[in-house]
Amino acid sequence: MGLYYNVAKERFAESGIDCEKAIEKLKEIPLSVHCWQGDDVVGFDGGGAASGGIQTTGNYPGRARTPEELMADIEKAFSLMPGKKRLNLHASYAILGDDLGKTDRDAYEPKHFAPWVAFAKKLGLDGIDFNPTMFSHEKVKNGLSLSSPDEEIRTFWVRHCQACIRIAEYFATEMNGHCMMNIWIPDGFKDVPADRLSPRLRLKKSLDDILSVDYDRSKVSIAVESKVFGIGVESYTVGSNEFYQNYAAKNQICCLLDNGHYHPTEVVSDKIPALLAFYDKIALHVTRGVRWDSDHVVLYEDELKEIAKEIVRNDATDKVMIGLDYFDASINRLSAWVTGQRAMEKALLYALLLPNDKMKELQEKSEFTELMVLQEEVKDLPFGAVWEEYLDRTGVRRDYFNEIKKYENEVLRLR
Ligand code: RNT
Ligand code: ZN
Repeated sequence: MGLYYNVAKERFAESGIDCEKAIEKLKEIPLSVHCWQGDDVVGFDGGGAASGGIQTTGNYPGRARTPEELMADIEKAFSLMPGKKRLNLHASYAILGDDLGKTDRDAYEPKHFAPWVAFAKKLGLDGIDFNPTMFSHEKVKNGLSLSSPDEEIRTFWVRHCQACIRIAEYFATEMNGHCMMNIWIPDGFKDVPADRLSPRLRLKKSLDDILSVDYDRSKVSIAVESKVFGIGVESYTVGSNEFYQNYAAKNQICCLLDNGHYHPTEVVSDKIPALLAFYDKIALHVTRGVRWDSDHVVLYEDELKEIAKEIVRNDATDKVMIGLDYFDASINRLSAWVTGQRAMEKALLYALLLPNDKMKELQEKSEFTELMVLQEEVKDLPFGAVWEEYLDRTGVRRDYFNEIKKYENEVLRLR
């Protein structure tokens, strides 16, 4: 235990904050880390570069091209991330073996993901989360999947999502826990639509069809991820916020909030408590949009802190499933992964080190002057010392860049 930490701990204690409690609590909060930062969202089932509303830019050397390479990169990156981790997979990361080119996405089975389970167990992960992949595939026709007017297309994707529920159940069973299965579709129109309702009614029907399969709700939660617009679908998105929030509420499934998916002055930090008033569970995709939903690497910034505060002070660390969703191909991909994960952890620690009860009380008493002063005061408490102590106790070093640079030279540059 560092001297620096001991002094910091006392200083925090003077403000009524228990650093030990914060550190212990943070260790228990799982982050679902996305597999797709490692290979620019390409996957292994033949789709090639990401398409359909998703764009990765940059071609930094060393992209993982095979399951073996991606697993090696994940193992390395995860070893530099503090705290409890889950692995978030997309269906396009199926390891098909001899079925490649023969088995399409509507017929994926748990066996195609067995190596991922073995891998997650080997790393001692907290669990696996899952996403049907309705992009980078020829059956996304005219930019539409679950809302397609073409019955063959629509039902193909319904079958895909149903197959994914089976796989999600398999993950939950194998990992002895729970799996969050999140549905995001790229469906929308570039220009002014003539009919905004019919595609939404078809999406509604598709979701009903998907949910008609029996599944164990104690093992699998299904979430729907809304979006305001995407590149190429600027005028209309079928799966909008209002559509999915109502669907989720009526059908007792979850909403997934991606903080890149709203109007620029809307914030997810404010949506979290709004949904907590109605839902037992909500899911997040934490990302960083720069001018648009650009999926930049998450950094330790104000809105991230605000998101963490809403999770922590509402005692919702087991209700809000935190997932990461960013992809940068212009810098070292492992460094991107670790930087974003650490930023989320930092934000949570920051929120855990606030005098939340005291501040709430001041608000209740309408003591807004004192609340403002206190909110400013806590900003310069010696947070860095507690962060370093947390890193120490979770067995990772502060420096990860040099370790990654070494890996880049020894592994990534040879690809
Ligand atoms: C796209 C959504 C979606 C994807 C991943 C790969 O805008 O954010 O969540 O980023 O599923
Ligand atoms: Zn997302």
